[in-house]
Order: sequence, then C-alpha cells, then structure tokens
Amino acid sequence: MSETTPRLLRALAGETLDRPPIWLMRQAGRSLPEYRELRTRAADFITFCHNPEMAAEATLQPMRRFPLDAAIVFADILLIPGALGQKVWFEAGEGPRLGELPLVEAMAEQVEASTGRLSAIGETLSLVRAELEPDRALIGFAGGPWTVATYMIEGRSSNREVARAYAYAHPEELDALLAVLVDATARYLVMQAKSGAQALKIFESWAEGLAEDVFERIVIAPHLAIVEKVRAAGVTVPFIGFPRGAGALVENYARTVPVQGVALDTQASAELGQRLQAGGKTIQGALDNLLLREGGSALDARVDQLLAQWSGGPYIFNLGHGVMPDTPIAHIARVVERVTGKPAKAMAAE
Ligand code: 1CP
Repeated sequence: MSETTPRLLRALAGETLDRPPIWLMRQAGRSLPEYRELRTRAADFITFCHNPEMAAEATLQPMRRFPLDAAIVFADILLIPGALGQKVWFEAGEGPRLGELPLVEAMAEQVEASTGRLSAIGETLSLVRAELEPDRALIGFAGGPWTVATYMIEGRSSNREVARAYAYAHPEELDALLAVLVDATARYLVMQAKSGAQALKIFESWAEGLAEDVFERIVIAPHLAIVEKVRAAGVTVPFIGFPRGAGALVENYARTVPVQGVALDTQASAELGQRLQAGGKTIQGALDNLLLREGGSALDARVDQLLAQWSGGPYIFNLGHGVMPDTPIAHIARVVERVTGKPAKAMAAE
C-alpha cells in the first residue's frame, strides 16, 4: 500500500504501523456543541439522517476539530427497520421507539425497495468522500441483525430480556426476521461501499448474555451471511465486526466470520487482543468510554497501556463503546493528541 493510503485501511490490511490510526465510536453528534446547533435545524432525528447535506456536515464536524484518521457516516442502525416498513421515531431525552412489528412476510417483500429508501445515506457518503482529505478514511455501517431485531421486537431500548426470551420461544420466527435483516443489511452495505465507504462496520452492540449455541445462530451465522453476500456483489472493502459483550465468544466469532477487523469492548484483555492479532485479525478498541469522560491521569495511563499492549500488531485505537454525550471535548482532544502527536484545532467559539 502507498504512503497516502489512509492509515485505517493500512491497519485493516494487516500492517503494523508506527502509530495506530484513531477514530472514536459515536464521534459525531452528541458531545459537540456545533452538532447540537445543527440538530436544532432538523424537525427530528430520522429526518436529519435522511438529509444528506446535514448528515455530511455532522460527519465532518469531528474531522475538522480533531486529527482523527477516519470519519463514520452520520446515520443510525434503526434506519433499516424504518425502510422495511416498521414505524421508528425518537422520544426526546428517552431514545428510540418502534411501532408494531410488521409481519415478516410483508417485510421480506420490502427488502429490495428498502435500499432505495436509504439512498440519502449513499448521498451523504458521496458528499463526505468528496470533501474529506484522501489520507482520511470513510467508514460506512449497519447494525448487526440481532441488535436491530432486539429493538424491532421490544419497540425500544431495554435490557433485551424479552428479545432473548423470544430467541428461545420463537426460534423460527426470529430466524426468519434475521434472514430479512441479513438481506436488507447486505444490500444497504453494498450501496454504501458503491457510494464511497472504504470500510464497513457491523455494530452488534447487544451481543452479550447469549449462550454459545444461540450466539452462533443469531450473531455469527448472520454476520457470515452478510459478508458473503457483500462479497458476492463484488465489494472488496474491509469489514470491522463489533460483537460487543461477547466475552470469550469473540474468539469463536473471529475464527468464523471473515472480517478483517474485530472491534473489542472495554473488558477485552491484552492477551485476547494479542491472540486475535496472532490469528491474522486487526483489532480495534478498547478504551472505556466512561474513563474518557472522567479524564485525568488515569485516562493518560490507560491510553499508554493500550498503545503498549497492542501496537506491536495491526491495531486501530478506539473506545470500547461510544462517546458519552457529556464527555468534555478537552478529554477527546487529549486522547487524540496522545495517539497521533497532533493537537486539536482551537474553535472560534471556545
Ligand atoms: O437526537 C440525537 O442527536 C440522537 C442521538 C443519536 C445519534 C447522534 C442517535 C440516537 N444515533 C446517533 C448517530 C449514530 N448512531 C451513529 C453515527 C455517529 C457516530 O458514530 O459518530 C452511529 C454509528 C450510531 C449507531 C447506533 N445507534 C448504535 C450502535 C453503536 C452503539 O453505540 O452501540 C445503536 C445501538 C444505535 C441506536 C440508537 N440511536 C440513537 C439512540 C439514542 C440509540 C439507542 C441506544 C440505546 O439503546 O442505548
């Protein structure tokens, strides 16, 4: 790969670099005042996501502020249920709400049309790619089918007890729902790659608490199917899988799903990461988002520890979960500078 190839892509191709690339899950939105200002101009969050100019601006905001190595398109994992015909909205201060789960047969008929209904996200990617410097990568994403299904089944964010019980009580129905989501997600990711996404991430944010056989059935098998479908469509960009909370099962995941990168959560041990690197994977993670919010010398020490334990192999510096909304910007700037050696830009308003 040439020197101008974005660091993120070099790491995902298996290179060990002089310093790892860095980006932060949920780096756009929430913690940035310029995002909150932009957000007031859209009627609601879903409308915001479907407005390419606004979503591109939100994607680029953290890139202007911090010397991050990758941007992630501003969108949400819950756009797919909306595109399949389930009502989705966000209650201010509370989070997502979903209407009644449509019949799976009805949703299966919507799969082809669903990708067209998400075309605004492709436009966002094209707009961002045209503006972003060539040495900074652009990441597209979708939710893992199981995580998206938990919201579709429960109608909101929860401890997922109802959805996990459903996996036992209604295995055929769940498998049918996951199959529809696999299809819609693969098409959506192909569209994203064709629109400028240079890496694709699957956010399986709620992979915790699953028995091994269930994890294989509802997380591993759908991810494998998505990657195979995307590859069958001729898309070659690297994948990052994020089975958050999978614990020891992440090794099983890494062995079976042909992703290039495995994103690790906060609990991942140094040895686990090193074993995955030795097995041919690029690893990403795993700074505690709570420590990022707290800051101080404990944050510096943990950043140094992560760099020391994982920089000997292909590694992407990141969090173990998304930036929390009340995270001080100075803490983000400090971590990015510690990893890259480059300071954040001073913003006019501060
Ligand atoms: O009005 C607002 O500003 C809403 C806040 C918000 C934002 C900024 C939501 C609602 N989603 C997003 C953007 C978003 N979501 C991005 C792009 C921005 C970035 O990463 O920089 C991404 C990648 C997501 C992914 C996402 N959405 C996940 C997976 C990642 C994770 O954090 O685990 C999940 C679970 C969601 C669902 C979701 N979207 C929004 C909320 C409040 C939730 C529910 C979270 C929960 O159940 O706790």
